[in-house]
Order: sequence, then C-alpha cells, then structure tokens
Amino acid sequence: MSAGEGYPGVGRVLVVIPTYNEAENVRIIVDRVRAAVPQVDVLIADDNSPDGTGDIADGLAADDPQVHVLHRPGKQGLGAAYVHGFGWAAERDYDAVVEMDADGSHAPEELPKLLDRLTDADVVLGSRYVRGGKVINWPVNRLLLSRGGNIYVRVVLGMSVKDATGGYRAYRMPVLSKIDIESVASQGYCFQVDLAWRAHRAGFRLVEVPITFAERERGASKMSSNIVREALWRVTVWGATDRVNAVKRRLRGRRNQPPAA
Ligand SMILES: Nc1nc2c(ncn2[C@@H]2O[C@H](COP(=O)(O)OP(=O)(O)OP(=O)(O)O)[C@@H](O)[C@H]2O)c(=O)[nH]1
Ligand SMILES: [Mg+2]
Repeated sequence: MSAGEGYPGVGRVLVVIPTYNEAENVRIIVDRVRAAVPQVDVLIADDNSPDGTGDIADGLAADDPQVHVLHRPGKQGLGAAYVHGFGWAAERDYDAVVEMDADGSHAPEELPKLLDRLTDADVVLGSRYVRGGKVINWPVNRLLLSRGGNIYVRVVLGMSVKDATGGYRAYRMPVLSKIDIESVASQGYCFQVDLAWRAHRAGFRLVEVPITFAERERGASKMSSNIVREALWRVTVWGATDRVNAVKRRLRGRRNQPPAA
C-alpha cells in the first residue's frame, strides 16, 4: 500500500494520470509530481498503450511505493480512465483526487496551489482563463476553440466557471460519490464539463486558481473532431434540459400559489 502521509488540511491525495502512448512523458511527469509534492500518491491509468507506457509505469511503481498502475484493457477514452481511477481511490479511502495530463501541459510544480485552495473548497479547477492564468505555445485555432467552447458552456449552462474544459483539477472524495461518478459517460473535454456541471448543480463549492498551461513538447495529441462534437452536443442537451426543468418548476410554483384575494 502507499506511503503518502497526506497533504496538510486535505489528507491523503491521489494524483490520477491517464495515459495512452505517453512512453516519452510518463517517467518525466511522475518524477516531477513526486519531487513537487512528496506527500501525494500517483496512479497511472494506462489503456494498454501499444508504445509500452504501461511497462515503463510498472517499472516506476516497482521503485516507489507511492506510485501505482491501473492497467486497462484498451483505449476507452480519458473519461473512462478517470472514472476507473477515481473508483480505485475510493476503494482505498483517499480524501482527494487530482486530474493531471501526462504530457507536461499541467505543471506538477503548481499542484500545491490547487491543494492549498482545496482546504476551503470542494473542487479546485486549474484555470487558464482567470486573471494570472496563461496558455503557452498553443496555435491560434486551438486557443480560439478552447475559448469559444468555454464561452458556449457559460452561456448555455449559466455556470460562472471560466475554464470548464480544463483537465487540471482537485476534488474532495465526497463530491465524486454525491455526483454519481460511475454514471458519467462523457469522454474528452466533455468529461471535464460534465463533472463541473454536476458538482455545481449539487451545490458544491468550485473555485478556480490560475495555472500556466503549456502545449505538449513530446508525443502525439489525442484531440479529435469527435471530442469537439461530443462536447457541443452534450452541453446543448444539458442546457436545454435545464431550461425546460426551470420552466416546469416555475409553472408548478404558480399553480400552487393561492389565488389573489
Ligand atoms: N487512459 C487513457 N488516457 C488517455 C486517452 N486519451 C487521452 N489520454 C490521456 O489524457 C491526457 C490528455 O490527452 P492529450 O492527448 O494530451 O489531449 P489534449 O490535452 O486534449 O490535447 P493536446 O492539448 O493536443 O495535447 C494525456 O495524458 C493522454 O495520454 C485514453 O483513451 N485513455
Ligand atoms: Mg495534452
């Protein structure tokens, strides 16, 4: 079992890192996390990467009792890997989980900033789009897609989060059980919006802290047009459902009001 003694004010923390073909990155990211915040444990959730990422991860775990590996049967998307990893954390009584990409876009050196805010929040979102947040080395089309997507999410869902698609986050464990994480089917970017939206609707306290997001330097992106289409479609459906429910509630309230004297 892990040796992590816990982060002050938060408790036992598991950093879940999903990987698919990240052989060039996995050792670097794990080393950076362990050096930046020695109290936290790491779980690599690998989807049987053909490039041998899982074997490298096994080597890291063999050398360090705070590093663990979840071998999954095949590529099933980022969302499924996180749901599996969070279940693994719940079974082992962690107090909080962190989402982090393997490609170096999320700097482990910024993790203390996220965990420090978790002492008075339920969910902490690493945010590129609050004051002090930055994006480094992204082509203009990628930045426009991300900013546009976040504006769409804000307008359609009416949620005041500035960066709902970002994937550098910390959650207290009770949030995940309350929002029924096992039932989340969204993948890609949509997985991030889905979790923020569920936590927001359940009344949890979400806070954003500025992060510097850097484009990956090694390995290939798994971003695709399907991921964008999925997000657009699901967010639109959630927003429409929410509006319809609000109207129904208003009508029900009016019906239950006593007639004017
Ligand atoms: N286990 C697992 N991990 C995945 C899967 N798809 C992506 N990942 C991982 O999720 C993280 C984010 O994926 P990226 O390819 O960097 O996608 P992105 O950050 O949206 O795109 P870029 O900004 O272009 O890199 C990385 O650590 C990937 O290895 C998957 O199907 N299964
Ligand atoms: Mg990336």
